[in-house]
Amino acid sequence: MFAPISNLAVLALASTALAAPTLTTHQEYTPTVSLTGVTHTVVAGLGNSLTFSPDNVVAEIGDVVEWHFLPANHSVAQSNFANPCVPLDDDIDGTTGTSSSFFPGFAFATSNGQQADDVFQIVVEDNNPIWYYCPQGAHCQAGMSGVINQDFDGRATLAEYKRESVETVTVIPDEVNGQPIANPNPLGGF
Ligand SMILES: *[C@@H]1O[C@H](CO)[C@@H](O)[C@H](O)[C@H]1NC(C)=O
Ligand SMILES: [Cu+2]
Repeated sequence: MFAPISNLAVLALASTALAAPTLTTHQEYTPTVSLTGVTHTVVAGLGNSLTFSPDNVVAEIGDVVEWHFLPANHSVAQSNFANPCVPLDDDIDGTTGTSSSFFPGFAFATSNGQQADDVFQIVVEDNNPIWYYCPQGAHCQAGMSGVINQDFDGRATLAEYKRESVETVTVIPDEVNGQPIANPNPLGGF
């Protein structure tokens, strides 16, 4: 499970690790976990590579995972282990109109070596693995995928996910679910 950061805006205000001004426009939220104040940064496209780095993050419940985007036009979409490069959409037939799997859209296109102005954050809400991939072109086939809280004792490893990815076709989620926010640390650089 994950929660878009917009759902936890008020809790986030209590955390010094997050920039409050970017979150104040969101009025509605459903807090389910207390934030720990820990943010794990993941960078897409470091050194013009088709990678997320780090791509294997271990996070506690209440930690934030924050994706930053380098050139050119990457995004992040949640999947499961069994179906790499395909959105994990629990409303795939559109009956309820709400999917809980994240995809903030292609909102991070950037060039000239610049980091995108916006980042994407989720809050880790339980200990289950969270799988994700870049839905652009054939990036996922090239290994542009990652996991949060892989089960290191099991067979569902990131290496296996990437092996399986090679034979798949990337699917772009048909709806955006999750809101990009302004980079809280724009001078951070990578
Ligand atoms: C980024 O990629 C998406 C998906 O391929 C495409 O629809 C969009 O136009 C691209 N954006 C830019 C600015 O190139
Ligand atoms: Cu990509």
